[in-house]
Amino acid sequence: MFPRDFAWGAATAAYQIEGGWQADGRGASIWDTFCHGTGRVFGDHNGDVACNSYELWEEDLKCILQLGLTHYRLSISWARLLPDGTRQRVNQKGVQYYNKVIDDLLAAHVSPMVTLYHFDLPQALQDQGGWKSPNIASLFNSYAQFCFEAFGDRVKLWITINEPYVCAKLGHEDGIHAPGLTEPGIAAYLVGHNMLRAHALAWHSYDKIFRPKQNGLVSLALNSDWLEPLDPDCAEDIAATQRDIAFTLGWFAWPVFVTGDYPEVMRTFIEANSQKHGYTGESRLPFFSKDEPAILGTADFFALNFYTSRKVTSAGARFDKLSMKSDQNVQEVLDPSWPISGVSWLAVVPDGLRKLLSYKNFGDPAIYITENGFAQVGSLQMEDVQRVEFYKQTISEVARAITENGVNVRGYFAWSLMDNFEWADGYSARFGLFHVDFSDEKLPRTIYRSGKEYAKLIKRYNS
Ligand code: GBH
Repeated sequence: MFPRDFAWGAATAAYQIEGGWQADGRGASIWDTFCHGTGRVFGDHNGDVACNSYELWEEDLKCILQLGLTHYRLSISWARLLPDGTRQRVNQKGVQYYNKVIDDLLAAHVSPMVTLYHFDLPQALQDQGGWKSPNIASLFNSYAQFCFEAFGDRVKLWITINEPYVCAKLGHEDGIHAPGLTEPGIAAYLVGHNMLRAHALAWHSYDKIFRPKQNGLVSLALNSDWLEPLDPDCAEDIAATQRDIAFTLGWFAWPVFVTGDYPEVMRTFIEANSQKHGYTGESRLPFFSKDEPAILGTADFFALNFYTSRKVTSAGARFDKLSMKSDQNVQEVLDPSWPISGVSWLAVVPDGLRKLLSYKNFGDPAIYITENGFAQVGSLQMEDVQRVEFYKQTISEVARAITENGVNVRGYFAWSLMDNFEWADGYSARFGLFHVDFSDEKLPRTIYRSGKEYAKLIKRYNS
């Protein structure tokens, strides 16, 4: 059912697991700043210690081996390598840390997939405008080149940026992620634009300078729910669904995989809404410059983070302020038959993944599912039977996508290797295949039932 070289993985991200926020010369990131304020994160939790993977990496490695993973997806903390974000000052202790992680993985026959940016911009760069500033693209490119140089002899799968949609919208429109800005209808489009420019520059650098020797693959990880019309026979709901896809996954996937530019419907709806609100500035959705390297074709595979599904209907222009919501003018609803996981946004709809994988609107590239998982909240259940079911059903939908729909799925990464700092939810939502006891200063990792079952499943398919 799964190809021989299928990647069986689990994923983490630096700020969510590493801790060691001031260890050995690491610079501060926007998530340090955000969490050290009050009232932003559940229980005012922060990632100062997290799973302390900075000191306990070898414990993580044991978990990886216990699961029998063929691949492990981690992210690099930009500010741990380059404390002020630039190559003027390199923190060699940071380089050593990631060298050890990568070398240990390879010695254990586990292939690393490395994300360069998973939400944690160096604070020093935020102070210069962060992702809103056009300069960020070349700063990111320089950081990416540094990483390709340092680790690219051994890392063959790269993700430049994780979920530009989430950084742009949650960080700059809703303000519920760092840097906590709320500039509705304006900043997020600019941030998304600069993220695409940054990604494309890094991809072109890799393609020209590093690929000839290193021969790896580079992409960006895009999150998407499966979206379908509330009433499949209603033309308005169908149009609303297409618009919703265009404004979420399409915002990034359309320029990278299809045309080099934003979806037409994004621009027309944004311009119309600007007019409606008497907004007369430059277009809120920036234009790509012909003088910069092309965006089209800057991904060697499709990296998809999938969690859940939604039904979509038109919002009937009821949003009255200028915002992404009013630009988009759609309403997402849950089907009452869908069970909800621990977190309210995560309805369990495994066949949504097969539908999304089979949706050929962005071409037919090779796909890695770079994240998929299920949250537990409240009382601890080591026998997490719901999560076991979730993984079994979801993975069988991946198998069907491959065998019945002919989709070229290359790998699957569970989110997450272990319980960790779940952004605005702090430590209240547990996504791990291993439980981490945050009340014990040794931070012991203990496998959940779901971890044991995932290990069995990998063994069955991978032998
Ligand atoms: C991923 O995002 C992240 O890459 C990862 O770091 C994270 O730990 C994992 O998901 C689990 O959440 O709170 O109602 O405003 C997944 C995409 C988009 C899902 C934002 C949650 C927030 C909904 N996420 N969404 S809400």
